[in-house]
Amino acid sequence: MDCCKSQISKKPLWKRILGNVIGGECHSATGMDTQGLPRIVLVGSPNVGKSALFNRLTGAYVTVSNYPGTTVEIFKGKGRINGQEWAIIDTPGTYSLLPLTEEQRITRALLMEEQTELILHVVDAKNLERMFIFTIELLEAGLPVMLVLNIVDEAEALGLQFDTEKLEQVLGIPVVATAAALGKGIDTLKNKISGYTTGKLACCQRRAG
Ligand SMILES: Nc1nc2c(ncn2[C@@H]2O[C@H](COP(=O)(O)OP(=O)(O)OP(=O)(O)O)[C@@H](O)[C@H]2O)c(=O)[nH]1
Ligand SMILES: [Mg+2]
Repeated sequence: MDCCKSQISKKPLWKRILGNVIGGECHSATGMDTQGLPRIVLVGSPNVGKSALFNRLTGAYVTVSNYPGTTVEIFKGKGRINGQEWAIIDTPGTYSLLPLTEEQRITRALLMEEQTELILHVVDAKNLERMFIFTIELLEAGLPVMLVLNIVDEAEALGLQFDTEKLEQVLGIPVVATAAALGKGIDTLKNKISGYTTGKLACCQRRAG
């Protein structure tokens, strides 16, 4: 982006180096006019269906931009969920909040540096145990998380079953089973998003965003 280029060239060397380590640039990471809208950010390991869910939640108005100073693409869209308009952000596949890779550093910056009302942690329901560690990490960071068990069609075909209510009770956060590619569970997901953000979900305390 031009604004970044001009500012980066004027920055002292230490700031240019540190900027690459700690993230944060001269403008919002995703340059679309969604100012004032509450934000939903989709996070999770590669290939779990984040983008499939993103497409289900957003309309035609989607932009893609490189995260400032990187070649990593961030998709941002607007979505209307039960009458409420949202800014919805799709992130690159990441396994953890630890800033070990560029993708993880950017995801961390997207979550930590801007107000986020809700994080959808998308996992492959077939590999729930392995991916669950990231859910705990997000919760320990005090972030407002909803767990989305996606690709549930394949998991069920393997004989796996999920008691989402029990999981909600144990974790204290909303849990939804979806098959984004098939459009399954999307209405439930939308209702839980509305219920959670308006404080109407009996199961789960809303955490500060
Ligand atoms: N069977 C099944 N396939 C799915 C489902 N959701 C997504 N997929 C497929 O899984 C593959 C990966 O989906 P993406 O939405 O690109 O996954 P992603 O998490 O955005 O992947 P990265 O951007 O690489 O991190 C695609 O082939 C999708 O069609 C689902 O619920 N069921
Ligand atoms: Mg994707």
